[in-house]
Amino acid sequence: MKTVWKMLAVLAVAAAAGTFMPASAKAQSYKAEYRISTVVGVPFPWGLSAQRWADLVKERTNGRIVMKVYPGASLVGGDQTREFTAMRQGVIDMAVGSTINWSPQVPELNLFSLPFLMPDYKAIDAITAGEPGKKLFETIASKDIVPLAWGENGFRELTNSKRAIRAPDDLRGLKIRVVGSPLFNDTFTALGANPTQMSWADAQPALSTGAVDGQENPLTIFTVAKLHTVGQKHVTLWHYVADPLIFAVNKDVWTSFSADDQKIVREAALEAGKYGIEVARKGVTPQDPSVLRDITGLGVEIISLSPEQLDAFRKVTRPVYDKWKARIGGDLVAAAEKAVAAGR
Ligand code: X2X
Repeated sequence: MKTVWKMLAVLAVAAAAGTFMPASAKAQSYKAEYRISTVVGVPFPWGLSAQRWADLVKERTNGRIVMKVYPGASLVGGDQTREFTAMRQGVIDMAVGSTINWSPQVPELNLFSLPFLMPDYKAIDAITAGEPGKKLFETIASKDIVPLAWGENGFRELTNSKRAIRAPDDLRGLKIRVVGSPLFNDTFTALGANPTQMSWADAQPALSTGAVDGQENPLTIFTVAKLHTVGQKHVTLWHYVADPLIFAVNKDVWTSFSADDQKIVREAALEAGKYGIEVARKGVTPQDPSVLRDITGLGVEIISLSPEQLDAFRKVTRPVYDKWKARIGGDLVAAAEKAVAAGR
């Protein structure tokens, strides 16, 4: 009997030690490495900001939490539309992912892909920092993912190998690679183009062989991926949609972190997100056109549209907007429209 009591006493002490163990001692139960998924790595804004996140966390946790960036959607075999599910299942620990790639599992994220909802950066910020952004994070949190911060891919501009696009009619019959949300199929079908959905990994060879004529992506993607070398000679700046990035962590991973470490990981994500947004917006504005100038220097034609020309695109895609407004949720879209209008 005595031995049993002794054993129980030992167990009680051990349990108490476990409860009151300082964060640093608890770190033994942390994984040796946490895997961050991204679709594109360094030196795109995604990879740069994901790396910044990892660096800040490592430094501030004195190496308790080591995060490594896995670009190329390599943790999901290149299928970027499976990133959210894989993170939810714990196959990947964390991600810096695009709202577009997560929209198959979180349909509300299609908000940012509504054509011509956001005319400028102020509009993006009004949505992400405002009530709609909060609602979207709540929706994500209800799916066992902990969203921490917003980043940015950018305004998705139209490029192609065939001709200058100044009006919807110019798009007629062009084969355009689109991303993995059916909303994009609807938009490009409404514009008279011939959309084909494929991953970013497949898009580059498809552009290079001429299997598709064009694509839409932010200009940081255009320059870093050297899209002029795969025949993309015409760029139309139409700002029709933009995709923010979201820094997020699998819920079980998140709850395994001590409260102090959660704070560090969250604050680092906020800082890295802010940095990523700066990188994404650099050189692509009239105030700072350095990237635009570089692209023109590659023999690529950059077309800006007048308000009237833009209006023609807006008109043709309006039925798509209305159809998807209902699917995304009328209240959420109305709140986003209100946030955008308030910032004007
Ligand atoms: O696939 C794309 O076009 C990209 C890289 O922008 C996304 O992941 C949404």
